[in-house]
Amino acid sequence: MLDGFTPWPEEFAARYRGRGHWQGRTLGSLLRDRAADSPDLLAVVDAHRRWTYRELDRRADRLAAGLDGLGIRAGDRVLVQLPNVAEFLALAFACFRLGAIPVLALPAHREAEITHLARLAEAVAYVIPDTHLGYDHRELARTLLDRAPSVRHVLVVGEPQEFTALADLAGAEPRALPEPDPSEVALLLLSGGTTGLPKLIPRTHADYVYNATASAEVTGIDTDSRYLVALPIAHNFPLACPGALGTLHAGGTVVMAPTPSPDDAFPLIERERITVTALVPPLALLWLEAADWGIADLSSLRLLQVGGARLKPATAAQIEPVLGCRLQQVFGMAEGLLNFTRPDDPDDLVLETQGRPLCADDELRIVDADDRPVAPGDVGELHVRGPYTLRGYYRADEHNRAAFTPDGYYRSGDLVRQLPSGHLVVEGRIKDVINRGGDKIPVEEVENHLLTHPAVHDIALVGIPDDALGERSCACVIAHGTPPTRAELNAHLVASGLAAFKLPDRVRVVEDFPRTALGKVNRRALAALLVERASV
Ligand code: J2J
Repeated sequence: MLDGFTPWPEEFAARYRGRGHWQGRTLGSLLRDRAADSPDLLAVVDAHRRWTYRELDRRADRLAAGLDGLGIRAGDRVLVQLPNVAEFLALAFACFRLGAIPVLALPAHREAEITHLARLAEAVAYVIPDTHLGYDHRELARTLLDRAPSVRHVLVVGEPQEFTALADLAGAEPRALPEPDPSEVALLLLSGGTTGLPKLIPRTHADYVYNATASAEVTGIDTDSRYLVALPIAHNFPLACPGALGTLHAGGTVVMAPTPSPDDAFPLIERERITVTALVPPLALLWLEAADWGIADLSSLRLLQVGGARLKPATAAQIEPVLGCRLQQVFGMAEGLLNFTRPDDPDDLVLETQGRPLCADDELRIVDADDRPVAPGDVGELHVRGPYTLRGYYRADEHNRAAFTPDGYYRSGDLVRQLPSGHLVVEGRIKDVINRGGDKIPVEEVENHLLTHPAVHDIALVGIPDDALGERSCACVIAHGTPPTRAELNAHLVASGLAAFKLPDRVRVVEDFPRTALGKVNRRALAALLVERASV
């Protein structure tokens, strides 16, 4: 078993197997099965490729053999930072078949995040595009090689320069590989929602197969479905809720959009007759505006999933009339639990709630600050355990003691209330994360980088309400000498190698912070003060 992984206790594992949630299948078998029964159906489309199931399956086998040839073995971690390209899927399935564990970084991550992830996971390989949206990832790879000694191979989609082209690995002859154990870790996802440095979420074959296939079922994905990957595919939502993996399981077609902007996505929707896709709320707003421009025929769209941050009911109400498709709200987390509104839910539930749990064996507890259950219908923190919710972050023993209850529930940090129908309404959050339109900003990580700026005596990053994004980030600075400007602070963060979406949108200089009785910065009171003074 992978060192640093917390498995489910045997009693739970037996229950999940007994109830059929864990089917003893690997992620590799999802593709293998469809390639066997529908080899000529179209599996994946991007700007350069149109691969049938047979072709994608074969490509995955060749890449698996190529990785094996490099000495990459079952259990080894492979840091993957690829945009939405067909090769992402070939590589992911190659890893699943080999038992190597992809660690899924976002294309927006930079030296700080990538170095941290490579070291934490002791990755043996790093897989990148040559360039993406004007950024040269080979430069980042050079820095990483200096900082993370475990990384032995850099594999490049595109022009490799001094590194290895992924395409060269795909020249290997497929070879028989032992099937991984379905209860083993298959991939490591990035958490958006914890204190300190980003954490990794172990997902097993069995739990992630369930995640993708059960999601495909509630979303009605079948061989006629054409799913547009608009959000970055490394994110749990477009990857497996049902996303690319759920679509491939059902024999549909996965179409890769280079970015989620209407300029890229709308022509693809028209050309590929897309039926379903997933967005975060600010993008849904943008698509609603752009639909009016009439630049493309969107009539094939049947379902739009929206999640990642709270969708306003007023925005939700426009989706069906303007985009001509049904809305599905999704309240999910890479840690596991997924909630969906269902196709046959009445409109008020679809517009005003964030859905109900995917699985009958998802156990939810809504509790007060002392971990006591609140009265039914009251707001409290959501705790959850279940067949696809983690029992511990990867290699994070100390953090895990705080992040889980003694009986194994994950403390989500989300404030919710539950309706008698089981549907949840997300009311807020108690974790130190800013949700910038679905992008999660770990407050402490950014603060720690800002504290190293010479003109910063103390700092607090808070979320402030924003019409388009839900919230934006504001850095409140107690200055040391001449107060720093936003441009100076952001230049400092860029120089520390932090992803651009984490840079503060605003900077305010203050004399002091409101504090809690325990002397901690009271971010909520600080945000309220800023809004009250209308200084943001
Ligand atoms: C309010 N807050 C939400 C929603 C997530 C599907 C959809 C989203 C994610 C995701 C995901 C929300 N309304 N509808 O992985 O598979 C906030 C909560 C949650 C956190 C998880 C998926 N949907 N959130 O967003 O791991 O605070 O996953 O705990 O990035 O996003 O973030 P993440």
